[in-house]
Amino acid sequence: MDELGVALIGAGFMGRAHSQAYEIAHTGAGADGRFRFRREVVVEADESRAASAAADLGWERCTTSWRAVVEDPSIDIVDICVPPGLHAEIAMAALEHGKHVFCEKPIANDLATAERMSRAAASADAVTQVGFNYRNTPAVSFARELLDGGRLGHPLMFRGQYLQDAAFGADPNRWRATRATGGSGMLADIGSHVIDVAELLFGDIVRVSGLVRAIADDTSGGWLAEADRRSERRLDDAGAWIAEFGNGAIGAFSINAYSSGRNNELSFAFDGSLGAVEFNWNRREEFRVSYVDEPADHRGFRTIHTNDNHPGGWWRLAGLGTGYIDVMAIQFQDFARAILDGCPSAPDFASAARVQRIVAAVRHSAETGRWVDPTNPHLADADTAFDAR
Ligand code: SOE
Repeated sequence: MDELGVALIGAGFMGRAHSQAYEIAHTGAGADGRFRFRREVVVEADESRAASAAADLGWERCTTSWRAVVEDPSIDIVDICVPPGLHAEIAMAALEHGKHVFCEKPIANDLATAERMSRAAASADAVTQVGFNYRNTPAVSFARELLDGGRLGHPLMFRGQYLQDAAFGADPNRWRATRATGGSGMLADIGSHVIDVAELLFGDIVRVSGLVRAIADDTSGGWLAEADRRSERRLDDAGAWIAEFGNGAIGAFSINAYSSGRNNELSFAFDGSLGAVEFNWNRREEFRVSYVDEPADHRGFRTIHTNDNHPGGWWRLAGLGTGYIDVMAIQFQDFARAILDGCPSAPDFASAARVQRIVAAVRHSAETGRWVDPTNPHLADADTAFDAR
């Protein structure tokens, strides 16, 4: 069994989730006995936070210096769980020291930085992976398997959304609110997840047309007027866009951090020429599918509950549940196997930079009111120019 020493940079909400996922990744039902993760060191800027994280989460030691751990010969993996504005410096240093790097999404706050990270990864002798964990949900992997196997025919239409109510009552000055504090806007924070899943299933998006909104700070609670959002250089809290895929399919997307009652609703429905699928993370054990060739008196959707007959499924007994931590553990199992097999993992830095390109394209469309082709060579400059505070 190979032991992989991990350094966790950041022990906030996501770092604590990752820590638990490392604990079960080499013992969980999906493990194959080839590896285990040694939770070696946890990094927090504040010494007392670092010490309590190490004690609470069971890491061997702690430090306040990420620079020390990226040079530490006992570390194989650097796992970056700090705000997106801080990812690049840490990831590039870790890659320079030959570390395998797992980075939370979005990989960066702007396209130019994302592509700089992707280029560094391409020239490094290391495996990279980015935390688009929802693609590892067994139901999503099964949808991909059916599409790749032709069982659903040609992709026709993808309708995806990521709706949350987490922002209601949240601190308007939380780190997510501005780029200056490392925030990326909700288009990059949660929109990146639905873009990753959409392109995983339907292939590359070739043009987008969209709108974004930011919440007004006053007591009205309505949207800030777009002119004011732009003049105040505010990030987005919501967005809606349409898209065309390279295979001719069309798509409609919406994200909103102020969507009452939605909890953590990453959901999609897509239509193929031979069948259709529906998925909602809030009911992630359910996989709803309709086949065109069903008998006429059986038309409609059937609901399948995923189990170990589905890709990444852990349990023979359907309905036992695959949780947020379990899905992260599945992604870490993929990461470990890629490292041991010496092959690229997915989604890697290049994939994440592509997602950032779509985010930038939607933002640019909202700024210009025009359709935007993500391969537009000026997109990175336009994205950096809108350097929201
Ligand atoms: C945003 O609220 C967020 O924490 C995302 O940043 C995570 O990626 C998602 O898994 C849960 O919601």
